[in-house]
Amino acid sequence: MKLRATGGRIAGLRPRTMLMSGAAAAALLVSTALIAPSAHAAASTLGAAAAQSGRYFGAATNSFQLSNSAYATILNREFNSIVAENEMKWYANEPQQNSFSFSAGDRLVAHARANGMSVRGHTLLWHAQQPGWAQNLSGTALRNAAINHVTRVATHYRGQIHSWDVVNEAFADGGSGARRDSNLQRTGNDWIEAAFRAARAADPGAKLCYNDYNTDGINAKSTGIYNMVRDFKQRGVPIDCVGFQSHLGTTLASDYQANLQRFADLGVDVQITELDVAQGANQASIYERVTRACLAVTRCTGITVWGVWDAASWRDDNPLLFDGNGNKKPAYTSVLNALNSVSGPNPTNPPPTTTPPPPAGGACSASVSLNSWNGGFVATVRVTAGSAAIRGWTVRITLPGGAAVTGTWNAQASGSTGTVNFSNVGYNGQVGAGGSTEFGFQGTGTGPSGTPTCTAT
Ligand code: G2I
Repeated sequence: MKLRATGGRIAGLRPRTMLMSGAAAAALLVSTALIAPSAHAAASTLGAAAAQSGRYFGAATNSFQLSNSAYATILNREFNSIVAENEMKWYANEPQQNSFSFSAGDRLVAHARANGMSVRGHTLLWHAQQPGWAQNLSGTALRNAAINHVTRVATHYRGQIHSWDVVNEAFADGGSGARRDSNLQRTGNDWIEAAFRAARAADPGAKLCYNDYNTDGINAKSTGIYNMVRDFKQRGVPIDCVGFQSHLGTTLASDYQANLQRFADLGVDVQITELDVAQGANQASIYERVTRACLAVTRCTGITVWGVWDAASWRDDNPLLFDGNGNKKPAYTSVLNALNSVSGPNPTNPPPTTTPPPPAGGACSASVSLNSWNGGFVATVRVTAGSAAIRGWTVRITLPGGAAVTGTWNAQASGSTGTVNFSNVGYNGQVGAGGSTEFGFQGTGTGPSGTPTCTAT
């Protein structure tokens, strides 16, 4: 359903543009180095302007949009972070239980890698957009399926995601400040912390966020979330960040920045995760105020807008920074100018998803551990890199006569009988020097004996 935002007016703010030549800026830098943060030439894109203070500026996108060249030109030029608008949601990547479909999300990650962008992950668990099979589960079966989902998806994308929305929209609207009722909530109040722990185990390098909407000021809902985050920090539940979606109408809460700051003061990063603002007289000024609020909070590490241009928005009130023809709107200029107006000590811009592959020529070894029964077996194979990192591997295993592979995970098998080559899949080919990764297969008959050979590619 499309959203129509309504509301009152707020006073417009004029962007404060930094009008200064490069030479003048340099002179100012020298003369005021001890008393002022550094000045810099204005950047001409959102991503570059945000990067001046170590922040990212991202957009939600979908893999099918990347083939629209006008769209992709804007995406690639302006943004240094992307998030999947839909394609990393539960219904999209686990359409059948334990059968994962990562191709669309993988395309987005590859696009980010090719264009020097970081990636936000959205979202591991949410009461909405669940696959039908999960909607029909409850209790322990649902809890186990949900944790399995978190583990498998976060493992698949390990090392590629800057921040994960581990849990999305788990609090109720209105004045209760309580959790939202949902099938996940009915598995027990600890489902959120269980999800965060599973995500940390699966991808220790990703920042783990809780993400919600209608939290754009100090209100009952944001306070309920604040209390949860404070509790998590006190008890050591692994949470690193809170996402403020910021789907906004024609007004902005006067305590928007204060609300961000109170979360930051709990020891978590804050991020603006799904920003869009109703069209109208206040659009540019609200965009500017949100941007300035983030810039004013040291732990506000980045802003993501929920789409590139109005034509692609989930809303029908033209809430984005580019119009349907790809033209920059006044809101674009207000955001760019705000980003360019700030410098000083700030967060570290997340590294883009561009880890170069290690050189070819490393070595690896493999060992098999077998769990056998009469007529069948499960083999777990550990692949270990030698003294240099490897960028891919193939393990050659010979099965006894009569044995056959019936299923493989975390590897691609060349066949099912005789000598079988198991090669890495997209996410586990790179192994650091001395590091290891595991894959497995199950089969009928007697399992393999002897030491397999491992070849690094
Ligand atoms: O509703 C706005 C956002 C609120 N926060 C969480 C976000 O994940 C959410 O994004 C929206 C997407 O912008 C929509 O594009 O989430 C909706 C529900 O997942 C998305 O809409 C859905 C449509 O409802 C489906 O009919 C459609 O099949 O998009 C699907 C894929 O195009």
